[in-house]
Amino acid sequence: MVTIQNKKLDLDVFLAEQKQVRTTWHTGAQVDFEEGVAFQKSIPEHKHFSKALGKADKAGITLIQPRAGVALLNEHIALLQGLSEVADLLPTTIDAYTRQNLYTECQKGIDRSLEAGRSLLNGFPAVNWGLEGCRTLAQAVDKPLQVRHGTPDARLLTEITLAAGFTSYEGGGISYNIPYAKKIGLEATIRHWQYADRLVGMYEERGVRINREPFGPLTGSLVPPFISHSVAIIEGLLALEQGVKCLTLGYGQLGNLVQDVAAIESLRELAHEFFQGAGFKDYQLTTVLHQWMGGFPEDESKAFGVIAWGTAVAAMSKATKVIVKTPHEASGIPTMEANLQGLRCTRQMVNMLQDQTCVPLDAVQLEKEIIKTEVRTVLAKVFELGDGDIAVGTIRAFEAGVLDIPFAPSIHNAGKLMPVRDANGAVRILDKAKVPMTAEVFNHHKDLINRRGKSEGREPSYQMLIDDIYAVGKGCLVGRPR
Ligand code: 8ZB
Repeated sequence: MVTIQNKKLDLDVFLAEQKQVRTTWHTGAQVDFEEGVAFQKSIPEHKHFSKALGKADKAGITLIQPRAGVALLNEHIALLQGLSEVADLLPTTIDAYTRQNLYTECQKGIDRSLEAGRSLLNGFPAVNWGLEGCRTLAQAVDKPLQVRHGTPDARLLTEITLAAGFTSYEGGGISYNIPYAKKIGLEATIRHWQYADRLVGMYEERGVRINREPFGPLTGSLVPPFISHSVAIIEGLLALEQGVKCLTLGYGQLGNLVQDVAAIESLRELAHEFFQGAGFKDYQLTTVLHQWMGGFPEDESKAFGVIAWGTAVAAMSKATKVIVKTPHEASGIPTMEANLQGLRCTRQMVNMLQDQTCVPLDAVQLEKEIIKTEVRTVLAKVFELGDGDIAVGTIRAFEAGVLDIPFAPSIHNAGKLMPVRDANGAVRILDKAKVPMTAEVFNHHKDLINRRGKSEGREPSYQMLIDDIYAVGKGCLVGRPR
């Protein structure tokens, strides 16, 4: 039985939980909400994430943001200061132990990194550095700063980083569970993220704007736009209910220009439709495009091709920001220099495209209508399953396979929906499994996939999908037999 609801958490319930959350690691005791509010209010405007996004949105430009995080505070500060030379917005990517709440392991990682003189963690362990360390970081950089992670239970991390002065926070109860965890229940993570959003809402009530960003690309493996849009809109609705006012919804580049531009444009329009439909008026909405999240070519020159193409889509669709990949993507965590190379490539593209507006192509309009129909069909079913409650509906929808994310590790995800590219490289649905789609739309997908099958002289199949998964890394978009 589902016991949670999409309802603003009761203040007493929240405060009692907060007491407990702050005891889960010793640095939790450093957090003082009032002091955090006061500090947030002292942050200069140019370092406020929501302000930077608002300005870019108004001007119709696309901001650029890297990913970056290392184990040691001083190294991490130096890294961000270096990236700050080119980036508009800064991240702090959190390490994998913190994401699993394994703070003792983090401490060992910090100690060993100190001994080794280099980072032995794959991100910045913000909980272990605590309020003080995170505050030092927030004060040392001169651009808006966001927490980027992948944490199913991020309650303590949220408490510490927001009080420390981060002005944006990534994640969500679905997008930081299903693509990241194997066994963690969806009800638990939705509840944990209601807590995080409620805390953001409390800052909002005190006049402090905190930007929230659900993680758009999910598994980054041929996720059709309507699936990631549905999840992004659900997480947006859940956040707004808890008092969040500033949302950035995301999407991962798939590679077909028409589909990608349509995806960003429809994401924005659909979000307004559903948010306003739910009675929300007072919110700030922006979008983010993630450069290709699937396998990258090893060859750095080829990687720049993928990076540039993603930037083209971000700029032409007027995404408010773009998350930047690096030429090291195929091998692992990038050096600062590789990260800067990705940023400079992206900067060049954004600048060149900023003065061009995408022609309103008929093909983009058609693609947008398809995505909109698909999302409306799925979300209508999710609301129906929840008897009008989107939190309840989401849990039941994953159980029923109505929401189904390709290639997710979670046992709470059906994993039956099968995407495949069409002959133009757009991602279509080969097997819709239990995901609701209108007959008209599904037939459109089937037609397009069959056309590709004919041109390749083979039946569309799971093999075709596997070929597509490896294609970009091997130098193409569509995984054609050779
Ligand atoms: C889901 C996000 C995966 C992407 C990058 C990966 C990949 C992960 C770090 C990082 C720079 C880090 N990523 N951790 N990039 N510094 N500590 O996130 O390479 O592109």
